Amino acid sequence: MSDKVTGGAAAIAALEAAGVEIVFGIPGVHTLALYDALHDRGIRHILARHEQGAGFMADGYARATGKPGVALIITGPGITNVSTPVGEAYADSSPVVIISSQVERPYAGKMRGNLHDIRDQSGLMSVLTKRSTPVAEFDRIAETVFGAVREATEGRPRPVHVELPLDLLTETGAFEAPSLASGYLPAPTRDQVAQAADLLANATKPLIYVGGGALEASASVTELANLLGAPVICSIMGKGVVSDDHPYGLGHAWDPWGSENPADELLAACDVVLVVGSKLGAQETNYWKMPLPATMVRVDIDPSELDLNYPNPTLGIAADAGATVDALVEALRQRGSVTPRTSPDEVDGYRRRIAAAQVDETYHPYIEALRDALPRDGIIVQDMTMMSYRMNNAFPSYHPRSYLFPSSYGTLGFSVPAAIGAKIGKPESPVVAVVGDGGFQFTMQELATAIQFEVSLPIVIFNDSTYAAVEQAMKYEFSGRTMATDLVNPDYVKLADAYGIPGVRAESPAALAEAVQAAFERRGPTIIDVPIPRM
Ligand SMILES: Cc1ncc(C[n+]2csc(CCOP(=O)(O)OP(=O)(O)O)c2C)c(N)n1
Ligand SMILES: [Mg+2]
Repeated sequence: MSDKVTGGAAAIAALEAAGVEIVFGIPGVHTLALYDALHDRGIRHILARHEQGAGFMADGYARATGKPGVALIITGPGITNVSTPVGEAYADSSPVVIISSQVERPYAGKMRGNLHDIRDQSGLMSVLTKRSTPVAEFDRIAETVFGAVREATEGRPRPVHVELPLDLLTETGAFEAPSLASGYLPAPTRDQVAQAADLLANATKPLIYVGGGALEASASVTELANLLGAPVICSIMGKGVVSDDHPYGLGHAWDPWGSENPADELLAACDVVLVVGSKLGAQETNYWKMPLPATMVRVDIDPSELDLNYPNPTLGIAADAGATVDALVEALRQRGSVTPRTSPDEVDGYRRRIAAAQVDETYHPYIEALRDALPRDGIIVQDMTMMSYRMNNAFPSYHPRSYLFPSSYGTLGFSVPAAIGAKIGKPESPVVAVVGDGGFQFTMQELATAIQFEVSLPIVIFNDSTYAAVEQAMKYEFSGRTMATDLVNPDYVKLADAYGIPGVRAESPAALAEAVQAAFERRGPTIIDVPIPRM
């Protein structure tokens, strides 16, 4: 393309050149040139109802597909609205790209009364992202936008922001499609692989622990587990890296808050642990009480994680997870036969005891109903609700990227928009959103987005008219006194009716399973209100 284009057109063409197929957003007078450019391009735009929704949709899209999720956002209030999902994406290492406008260059940050004035937009976004780049010259637009899409997924995935001033978006200039050499995957050194292979080959009982950094290394980790006879435990972000019904897959077996925790026994019996792509975070380990073996090999693409939380590992390898685990498999094979250290029967014994400890009378029948209703390759998107916390441990996952939870930032209202993004990214996969009655009200306006874009989505609302998680914490910490946890909800079945979509009240686990299955067959969303007793 040699003709002159607007800055907005250059930005959109750069997104396309970077492989972006879908963007989420809400237009404003500051982004007219970006939106006008969408007419001529093959990029689909999904109109959200609030920038928080657009951000979570981009995040859900990214988590489900592994590809960057992009949102087009206006200056000022649009940016502050999207800052919560950006914070969530940063904490959970999700590749979200925010392309925003800014007031004209001479006025930016000056607070002279320009529409959407904000003092230091890029400063705000730089603390929430890997990088925020304010673009000041036309010639930098395309390469900055293209580079941002790349940067979001390269190395440790995390959000990136690009700021395009209004006067630059309407300026015209020449566009040249940017191109960069394909991404570089840091590999382990020969020495590191040999040392790690020694430690694992000499272990009496090796264990593998995987986090979100291992999502792309599922096949490699599974092969290593088979070869070593090593049980695999995952963090919430790592659910499904090794299938929960694989002979060595134990799922999210260590319950940080469980009173009875049979996985403790397994951890005590293991003498070497390989940790792949996990920060071993405070919540997952109950403030580092998870008793991991002292001999630890840590693999992480982010070198700063190697010493985080469980410091001074025996060996730290800053490299790509899949490349490292493949190299380990190869090195162990070259040593000749490796005797599997733990038998599938022994792992199965632990699996049964762990599952039994996780059963809970109130929640379990609903969890089983949801697992039965969702096909193996389906995606479940969770919110911050009692049912979701139980499912983190008790809901079996069979594929990576099939269990989405706002793990570290813990934002109420994540699930509905993230599920919309996930379904748009994986239209062939059944997707279900799980949310509490309180969390639903944080982002329920995105129902309209799901209707407008015919997103097939059962939305399961576990309804106890309470902020139950908070109420229980209050009762526990303050001798039974509670406050500010009673909720007044609309009738969610009538709300569905007002939107012209099906609404079902599911009074039993069986009714829930039936309603979810029926909803998968519909084009748009279905509200499934599940009354549950207040605990
Ligand atoms: C944005 C945000 N605000 C507040 C909270 C604190 N918080 C965590 S759980 C919760 C209650 C959620 O209620 P509901 O969605 O009904 O689920 P329940 O706990 O009743 O199962 C609250 C207020 C939060 N996590 N995120
Ligand atoms: Mg509730």
